[in-house]
Amino acid sequence: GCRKTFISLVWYAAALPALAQQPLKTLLVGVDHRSVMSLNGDWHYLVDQPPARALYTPAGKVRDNSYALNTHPNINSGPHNDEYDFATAPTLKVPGDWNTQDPTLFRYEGVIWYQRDFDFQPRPNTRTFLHIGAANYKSFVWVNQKRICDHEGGFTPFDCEVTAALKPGTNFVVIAVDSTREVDGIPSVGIDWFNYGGLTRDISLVTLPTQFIDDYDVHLKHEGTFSPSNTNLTGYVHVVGATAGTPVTLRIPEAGVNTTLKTDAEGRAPFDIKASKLDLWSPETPKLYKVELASGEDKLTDDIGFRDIRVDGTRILLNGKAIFLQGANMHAEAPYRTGRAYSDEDVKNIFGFLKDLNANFVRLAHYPHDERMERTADREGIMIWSEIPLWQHISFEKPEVYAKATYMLNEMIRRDRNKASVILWSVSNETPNNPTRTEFLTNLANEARKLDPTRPITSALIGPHAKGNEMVQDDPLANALDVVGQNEYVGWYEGRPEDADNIKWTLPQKPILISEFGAEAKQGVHGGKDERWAEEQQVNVYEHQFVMISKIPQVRGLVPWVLMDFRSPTRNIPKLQDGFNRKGLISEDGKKKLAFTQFQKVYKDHSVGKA
Ligand code: GCB
Repeated sequence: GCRKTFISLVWYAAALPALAQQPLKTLLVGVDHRSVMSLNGDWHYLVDQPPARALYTPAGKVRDNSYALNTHPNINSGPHNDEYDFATAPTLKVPGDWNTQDPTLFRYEGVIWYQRDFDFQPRPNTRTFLHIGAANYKSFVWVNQKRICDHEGGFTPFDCEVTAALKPGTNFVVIAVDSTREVDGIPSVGIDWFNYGGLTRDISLVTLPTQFIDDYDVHLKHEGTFSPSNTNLTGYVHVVGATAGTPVTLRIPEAGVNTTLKTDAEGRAPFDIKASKLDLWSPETPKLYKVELASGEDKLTDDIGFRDIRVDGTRILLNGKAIFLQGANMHAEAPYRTGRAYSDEDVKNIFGFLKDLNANFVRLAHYPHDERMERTADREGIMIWSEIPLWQHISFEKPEVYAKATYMLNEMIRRDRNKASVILWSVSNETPNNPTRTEFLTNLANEARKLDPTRPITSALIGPHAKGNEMVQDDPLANALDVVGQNEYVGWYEGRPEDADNIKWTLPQKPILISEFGAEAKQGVHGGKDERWAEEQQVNVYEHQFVMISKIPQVRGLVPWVLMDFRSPTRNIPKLQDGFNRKGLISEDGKKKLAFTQFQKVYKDHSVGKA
């Protein structure tokens, strides 16, 4: 009770500043806009079955002297020591989860070692980084037997410097990936999605001059109130290896920007400049500008849109205009083939569904997705909710878990802050309402605001349960948010569909997104409107939800759970679920349920909700 709360507040005061300031390892922004050497393709792999003694000592230390050495067994003569051989081992495709590539690995959670050779010719006065788009959940990286880096977190990119380890000719990289769920991980052990393991996104080698641009932020100046005549761009360019006064050029030819900035002693070149004119980004006009950055021998061109997103009372304003978000939730599950989404093809299919639905918004649940999603959303005019994998119960009482959460938040914001499509950062989903957690997430929300003062901060709340017809959302976490996500499953997990008609909600006086609502239905199953699993029943749940939601004046968005059925090992009703959460408007093989057509129409007619 009280005592515990008191202790937790004390450690927060003492431990937070130090832990939260853990610097990010190098994270190159805009890698997908640089010319790189791709390491995608076939990687040899070895399974290190739990307790993974090739990777960990019994005391839990990581071994540098086992598979990482990539030696080859002396099969024909002694002494006989090595009991592994990458050279003759089978291969997995990278990117790609391991679960859907080898039936014997389908339910495997643990360590897999990946290895591949690559040719390289080091050039003088350059630095080379291994860029890993995402690896779930922990990674340990060696190049030519040298330990290069470790990383924790399954959904954000990281870069490891390999300059000193590389040699001319054939080199090799070994990556041990551990997908074991951990109580103190983010997410923790209980999740309602499939824990796909492996090197799940693009991998490349990025060679840069010794002085290079690692990070930048170019955005429309965000001031007191929105003004349509504001053409001020502000932000910074960060140059690694730059002494104070190093010139950086920033050019946006189409907006009449051509300016030379100077770095400070930390290599940071802040700016606040006026563009001659700007066509602001919006779903109707998703205008992107070519933004050219250069310093010394390094240069990079990104595609960036400029827009103003803010909250005014209970409204959400985009470029000063009140908007209503018509969206859907989705996991990073690949349509048709299943498995983690990672390719142009996957993203094209997903956006095909969103456009077909008449959506202008998507919540990328429950973790950052492949960067192609934001790139495509930027081009196609879909707004995004982006979230860290802080789902339900995590170890809120532990300072090291707070440090992980801030780290993941940093990585997410750093990767995507230049994406106009991203309008909301979410710090969590459905966490238990108690003081330790509220303190943790309030700090985290403030941290997000500090990292990016230009976007509203949100979180998806759950509860309360209905008391009679009353639903009162008094979670104090709402105080820390700009936009409140409310998840609720009236008609599925609680009550009957028609109960929704009479429910009276009391919600914070802030913009509310109904960030999850829905019901399961198996595509192709037909029946009455009260018949569980029938498509008609799912439609019925939504019909009553629309009645209820239409009566909540501050609702500014609809985000049904979920666009597409997704794999979840907790969904074990044979023939109906078969390991899939069936709340999709579309099945995992791309077939529309009736509810898809229902939303398509509601979104086309704008018949539920007001901006
Ligand atoms: C929720 C969770 C989501 C689940 C969903 C469900 O509240 O946020 O991750 O998948 O409900 O289907 O139960």
